[in-house]
Order: sequence, then C-alpha cells, then structure tokens
Amino acid sequence: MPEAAFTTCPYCGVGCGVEVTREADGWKVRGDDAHPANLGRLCSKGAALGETLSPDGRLLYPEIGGQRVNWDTALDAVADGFRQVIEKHGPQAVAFYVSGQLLTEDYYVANKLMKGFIGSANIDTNSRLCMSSAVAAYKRAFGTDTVPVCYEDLEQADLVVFAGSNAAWAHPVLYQRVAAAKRKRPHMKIAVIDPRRTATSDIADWHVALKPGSDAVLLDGLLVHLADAGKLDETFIAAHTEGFDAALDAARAAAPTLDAVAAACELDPHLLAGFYAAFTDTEKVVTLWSQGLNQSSSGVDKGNAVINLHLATGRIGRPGMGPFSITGQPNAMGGREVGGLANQLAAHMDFAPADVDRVRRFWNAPRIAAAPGLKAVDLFQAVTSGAVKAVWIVATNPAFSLPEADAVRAGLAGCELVVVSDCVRDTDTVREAHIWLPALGWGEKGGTVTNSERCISRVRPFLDPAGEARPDWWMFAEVGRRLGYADAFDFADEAAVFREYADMTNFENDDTRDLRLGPLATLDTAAYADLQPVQWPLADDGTSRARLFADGRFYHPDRRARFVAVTPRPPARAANGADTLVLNTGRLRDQWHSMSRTAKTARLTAHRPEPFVEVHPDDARRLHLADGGLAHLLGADGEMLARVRLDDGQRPGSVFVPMHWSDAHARRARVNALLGTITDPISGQPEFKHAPVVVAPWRPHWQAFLLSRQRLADLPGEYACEVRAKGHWRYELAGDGKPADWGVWVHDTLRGSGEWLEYADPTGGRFRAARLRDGRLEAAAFVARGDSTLPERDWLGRMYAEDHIDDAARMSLLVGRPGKGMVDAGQSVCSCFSVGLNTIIEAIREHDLQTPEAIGALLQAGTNCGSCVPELRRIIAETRVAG
Ligand SMILES: Nc1nc2c(c(=O)[nH]1)N[C@H]1C(S)=C(S)[C@@H](COP(=O)(O)OP(=O)(O)OC[C@H]3O[C@@H](n4cnc5c(=O)[nH]c(N)nc54)[C@H](O)[C@@H]3O)O[C@H]1N2
Ligand SMILES: Nc1nc2c(c(=O)[nH]1)N[C@H]1C(S)=C(S)[C@@H](COP(=O)(O)OP(=O)(O)OC[C@H]3O[C@@H](n4cnc5c(=O)[nH]c(N)nc54)[C@H](O)[C@@H]3O)O[C@H]1N2
Ligand code: SF4
Ligand SMILES: [Mo]
Repeated sequence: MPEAAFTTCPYCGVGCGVEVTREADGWKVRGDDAHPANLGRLCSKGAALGETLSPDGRLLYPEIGGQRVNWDTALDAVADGFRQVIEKHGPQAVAFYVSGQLLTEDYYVANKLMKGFIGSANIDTNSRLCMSSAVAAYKRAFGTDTVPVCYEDLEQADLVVFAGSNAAWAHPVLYQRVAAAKRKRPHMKIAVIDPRRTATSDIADWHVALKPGSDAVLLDGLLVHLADAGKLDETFIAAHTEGFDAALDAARAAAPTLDAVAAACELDPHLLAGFYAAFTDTEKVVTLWSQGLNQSSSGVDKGNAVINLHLATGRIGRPGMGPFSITGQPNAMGGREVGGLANQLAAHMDFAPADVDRVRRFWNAPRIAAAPGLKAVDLFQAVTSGAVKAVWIVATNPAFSLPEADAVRAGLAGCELVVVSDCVRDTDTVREAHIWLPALGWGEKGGTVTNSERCISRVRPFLDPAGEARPDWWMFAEVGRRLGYADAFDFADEAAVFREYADMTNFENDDTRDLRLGPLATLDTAAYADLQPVQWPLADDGTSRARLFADGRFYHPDRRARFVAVTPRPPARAANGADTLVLNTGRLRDQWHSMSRTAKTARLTAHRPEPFVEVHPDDARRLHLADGGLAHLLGADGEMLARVRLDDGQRPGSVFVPMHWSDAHARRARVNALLGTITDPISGQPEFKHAPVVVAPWRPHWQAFLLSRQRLADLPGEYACEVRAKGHWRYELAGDGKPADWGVWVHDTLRGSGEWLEYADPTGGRFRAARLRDGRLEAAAFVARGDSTLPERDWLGRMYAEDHIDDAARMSLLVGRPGKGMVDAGQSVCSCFSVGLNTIIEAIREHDLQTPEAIGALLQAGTNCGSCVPELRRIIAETRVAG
C-alpha cells in the first residue's frame, strides 16, 4: 500500500479532494490544493478522517446466521437464496436497496444485475430520501436530470439564495467558498430561506424564516412579482420554453400579492419585499436548494417553483446563475448517472421503450426490466407485506433512515432473506441480517464518485482491507456469475467497470442524452489510476462543459424547457403549533447520518454529544420544558426521548431534532420512529421536515453518567446514550426503575482492579464513585435524583489525560466540582482545536473580544475549517448581551 494518496472525502456531496500521508502517529489528512471542489480546504469532518480508520467495530468476515463462513459459502448462499425466490415467485419478489455512498462502479454493477439480468427494476437507493424530488423536478423542466451550474457560479453570483439548505453544516466547504466570496465582494447578497435560524443564516442579508412547508407560496409569489415588475426574459421564454402562462396563472391564484404571501408564509412584509426586490433586480442569482424543499410531500413542485424563476428570467447556463439542487451524499450524482433509482435505467435513460431496447442491446441482457420498480418506502412496505421476500441492502441503514423506522425493522425481522453488505458490524439494519457481507471502507476501496457539480473524482485505496472485506461491485459481480451470467459480470477490476459505464454514455448518443463521458470510455488501467477530477459532459475530444443549457437547448423532444404550474400544498399532516408542534429533522455539523464513522472520533462527538430537541424558549415555558432536561416526543407513529436545548433561533411552534441517533449509539432516540410514511406522489421522497409532534417533559426518577476507559454494555435506563470521548467512553443514562443498590451495581458495571473512592447520600439520592489504578482514573459514576443536576462532564473527562490523580483531584471527584486550578472548558465549540464554550466566554469577557477573528487569534478556535465561526459570532453576541 502507498505511503500517500490523493483521494476524495467520503462524506458530503461537495466532493473535496484530500491528500493522505502516512506519518509516525497515523494517517494525516489534508485538503488537496489542486482539487477544484475545495482548493485545499476541509471541514471538521474531513479533517478528522484520519481518526476514523481504526478497525474497531468493523464487519470483518462474511457470516451466515451469525457464524463466520468463507466468501464462497456466503456468495453461494446469496445466489441460491435469490434464485429460489425468483424461481418460485418471479423477479418482482426480490430487491436491492443501495446507496449514494457507493462508488459509481459498485452502483453500475448492482444495477446491471438487477435491471438487466434478474429482470426486475426493484433496485432503489437511499437517494430516494435525499434528492429524488430534485431529480423529478429537473426532468420535468429540462427533460434530463442535470445540474446546470458549477461551484464557481456561487462565487460569481451577486445573490445566492439558500432555500431549505443549511450548507454551513451540511456542505461546509462550499459554504466557506460563498462566505469568502462575500467578504471579497461585499455587495454580494445572501438570502436564506429556512424556518429556523441556522449557521448558514449567519451570513444572510435576508433570513426568510417562513412558516414550515410554505415555500411554494413564497416562490410562486416571486414569479408573480417578477412578472409585475416587468423583469421577465420574454425572449428566452418565447424561444426556449413551454407552459409559462399556465405557471403564472397558478402562481397568481396561489400568491396574488405580496401581502397575501406574507400572510400565508407568516413573514414580515418588509423583509419579504426586500428579498423579492433583490431577486428581481439582480441578474446573477444562484438558487441553491436542498432538503428543506426536497423532503416534502410536495417536494417536486417546490423544485419546479425554483426552476420556474430561473427560466422566467433566462438566468440559466451563464456564469453566476442557475437553479442548483445540491446533492447530499458523496456519490448521489454517480448513482443518478448509472440509474440508481428504481425509475431510471443507466446512463440517463429511463423506461421509454426505445431506451429499454437500447440498454438491452448494450448489455446483451436476457431479461431487461421493462417498467419501473418499487421506490424505497414502497419497497420496504413490500418487504413487510411479504411481496418482496429477499432483499440485499448495501451501504445504507434503512431501519434507521426511513420513516416509520420501527415498522421497517419489523418488516426486515419477518423477511425470508435479508442480505446486508456493510463496513460495520452493528447498525439497526445489520442486526436484522441473515447473511453479512463485509465491505471495503473508505481508504480501502477504489473507484469514482461524482460531486454536486458533475465533477468525477477518483477514490483511491491507501489501506489494506479490514479482515476479509471486499469491494461491493465484486460482490454483485460474483453473485451475477453464480446466477449464470459469467460473461456479463466478468470485470477484471473497477477500471473495467468504469470503462463499460463510460462506453454506455456514448452508446447511440446523438446528443439525445447530455450525460456523455466521451474519451473516458477508453481509459486504460494506468490512466484510470491517474484520472484527475473531470466534469461531464465530455465531448469526444475531452473538452468538458461547466454549465449547461447556455444555448437554450433542453432535452425534451422539442428541445424546449417546461414551466410547471405549481399549486402549493401544505404538509400532509398538520401541526397546530400549540398542542402539536412541527417536528423538523436534519443534520449536525460534526455527525454523518447514523454516525458509523463520525462517532469514532472524540473531536467530532464533543460538539453535540447527545440526542436533543431544540425548542424555542416561549414554547419551552408553555410546555414546562427545562433547558438540559429530558423530553418525551410523541409522533403519529412512535416516540422518542431527547435532551432539551433552548434556542431562540427556533421558530415558535416548531422543534428541531437531529437525525443521527440510532439504537447503535443510544436508546429510544430514533427520530424516524416518529415519522409517518408520507411521500411526494411523484418522487416518492418522504416528508422528513414537517410532522406533528407532542413534546412533554420526561421526568425520570434517576439520572446518571458513567465514564470508563473500557466500552460498557447492557446499561440500565429508559434513556441511554454512548459518547466516545477523549481516552474514554461516556454513558448518559436516565430511568425510572433503578438498580436495588447503586453501590453494588456500580461495582459490578465498572468492575476491575484498583482503588475505589465512594460517596453516597441515600436521602439526597446521590451516589458517586471512582476507580483509580496506578494513580490514573479508570472509571467513574455519578448518580443523582431525576430532578437534580449532575456535575459538568468536560473537566471530569479531562482527568483521563492525567497520569496522576492527586488529592485535590480526588476530592473534586467526590464533590463533583472542579477544584482550584482545574479548568472546566465546557462543551466543545471548535472541534479542530477542541476549544470549549466556557473558555471562549471567558476570553471574550477578559479580553473584550468582538469578532470571531479576535477569538481565533487568541484561542485558534475557528481558524482551521471555519465551521464554528457562525457559532463564535453568536457566542460573542450572547456574552456581550449577558455582560
Ligand atoms: N454534517 C453533515 N453534513 C451532511 C450530512 C450529514 O449527515 N452530516 N449528510 C449529507 C446529506 S446525505 C444530505 S442530503 C445533505 C442535506 O443538507 P441540508 O438539506 O442542508 O440539511 P438538513 O439539515 O437536512 O436540512 C436543511 C434545512 O432545511 C430546513 N427546513 C425545514 N423545513 C423547511 C421548510 O419548510 N422550508 C425550508 N425552506 N427549509 C426547511 C431545516 O431547518 C434545515 O436547516 O447534507 C449532507 N451533508
Ligand atoms: N428524519 C430524517 N431522516 C432522514 C433524513 C432527514 O433529513 N431526516 N435524511 C435522509 C437522507 S437525505 C439520507 S441520504 C439518509 C441517510 O441514511 P443512511 O444511508 O441510512 O445512513 P448512513 O449512516 O450513511 O448509512 C450508511 C451505511 O453504509 C455503510 N457504508 C459506508 N461505506 C460503505 C461502502 O463502501 N460499502 C458498504 N457496503 N457499506 C458502506 C456505513 O457503515 C453505514 O452503515 O437518511 C435519510 N433519513
Ligand atoms: S465539505 Fe467536508 S464533508 Fe463535505 S466533502 Fe468537503 S471535507 Fe468532506
Ligand atoms: Mo441525503
């Protein structure tokens, strides 16, 4: 294996290039200065990649029924299992569920097997939950699923609108590029459309904090405003589009006046007028949208409402402008290219008869699927009903990430055959498998990914495989061979897969499909190994295009784009804002989905260590929710527990819960247990952003936290959460039924040799214990009554770095308060340099710091990836107000 490699970050769709080098103390990860996506930058997650590579927790060997087997046995079992179901019940009774975190090569082979050879289109992907609404919107408008802009457009724009995107946390490097461009060109304006205040709205000139789910009214109103202000591009509309009049009529009906929009969206009319005026008067506008629009029961219409604005003003295909659906996962785009969704075929073909025939001939496919397959939510309902009897789940965790997650899990538990390929041994989905296939992880596997601006980058291996892990494409090819299709799946390596895919993009493509990889179809293995980032479409001579549709030619048969008439629909299940609040869910800065990698590094878990619900102080007062207390959340389909965080940036009547906690890291903290299977009728994308929820205080009889150098299992409590901290594990616990004797229980749980310190106050309900060995802290337990408070965690955790716990520190352990000279840095704010909240507040007070830059100069916080800068600014404001 090499000592250094250039590869691509495995997290978000920005697709940053990274340079990894082996150094004495492990792998060092830096931003690749030459990569066009990030030009050397990395965010907190990318920068911490080197700390996530340890083999602990990995799935290392194939297993059947929990028993280790060899690969041949496992693959034979998969092939036999699928063959038997197909023979008995037909190809519609089997399914694959794959992921935007697969590489293009993996994705391509999976698709070829299911759609071309098994003969069913029951292969869908978690991208269904992610950007299938945007795909459908692009296809309706352009006749092709194509992002017409590039990242530079965001820097060249005079107005960037973030609609339903918290890019500062979800696409940090791209957000940093926008923030830097704004610093350079202060006349550049930013609007953020989001019901809650976010880190992204930190740089907003207009934070349009609209009523949840009301975006279509806002966007329709803007179309009306453009028309009334005489700012339409009549020439473009006439020459290149269809359907404008109907779209404007629908918009007028829904949003006749600015005041009507302000009322419907519950916005200040002045703020709305300011935003509308900026959009109307600025030529170079990029509207970047994400899950706040997509994850909605009318997500496709919302995407089209955005695109309508750009078509109506001709602001498309030219520098600094365009409608930009940003993708979430590292290879969501690659999946779209090779037909990852159940309603597409590979290489931008779909189920039109001519396409089906072309794909059949290209693959020489014996049993090509002729009609779309089941979309994710329907697919798992079919698993539950028994219509699908064998399912192979790859690189995704549906028992965690789909709505009605408990039902999905129950469906898997009742399914005849569940095959799971994953890198880790314990996820909510992996627990339900019959056959486990260990997959190569980041650093071990090679292939390509496509980022949000259509840029294809190489992912390169630099680590030996963990255990017997193998590439996903290889597993599909091996099963294909075992099903009798040796020739079709005879790929020597991933380069061979890539060539075939690239060739398919060129096949009978007389500019009827914009996706073309031209000369990449003939890359030899060496050239593939060296492939530099390259944006499609590629002409035969290798020239690529950063922007599309500049010529006004689209991909509907008549080459004209389509306006779509959008009649706004409210969220399917309404909350009244009083007894039922709107449950909004989404992402945190330092965690990635079910945290299978990001929870491995203490730097990343420190920012938001526990599952929480963010509540506006007014709602909290009304509902008797205390900051730092626990809450019970009841949705239509399930319930959860979470820590309460008060935040006045929350919209009153709405709460925010991060999506990240699953049973692998916490107990009763799966937010998707609450959400119903409401989907967009066209795209099938679930409504993850607005569900009614009842939030009430949950008052446990006892609460506790444990610190331990060893990982612990089987802890008591209705509520439990595991946190990887520096040098130790922390467990946050709370419950009603408590152990008979805390002393006995703690000794049992934290057992081991050494010296015990103990403090018990049975009447006060307090119990504290610590075990020291060779002068170092091994384990500690802090128990209190449910209505009292526990010590701060940060300074206690820091004791794990000490080689000798002196008398003063022992005393501190027992009284639960930092002693003289011990610092309580508080919860982490900057994860790059591990700088805590208390340290920052103190520095602001002591040195009268007024800017994030001043904090950075003193404490380094915010000077590396910059992701915490919005938070620093808020801390400054709040500290200065508090005095
Ligand atoms: N740190 C981190 N980054 C990630 C990921 C991760 O897990 N962690 N995942 C990646 C993936 S797969 C994806 S898809 C992207 C998602 O990236 P984003 O879509 O930016 O992230 P979310 O937090 O899901 O949601 C965005 C915002 O939508 C807002 N919203 C809720 N309701 C509405 C509404 O009615 N209207 C509007 N306008 N906004 C609303 C939410 O308040 C939230 O701030 O992130 C990617 N990047
Ligand atoms: N409430 C709520 N729910 C949501 C969302 C939301 O905003 N709110 N967002 C939705 C969105 S946009 C998304 S994208 C999904 C994400 O949800 P999931 O896809 O379910 O989440 P991950 O934790 O990323 O799961 C990826 C799994 O793949 C494994 N893995 C990683 N690399 C590889 C590989 O190369 N091969 C194999 N075989 N396995 C690998 C990891 O170990 C991990 O277990 O969640 C969706 N669910
Ligand atoms: S922005 Fe961060 S998570 Fe996204 S690709 Fe870049 S380094 Fe990775
Ligand atoms: Mo996503």
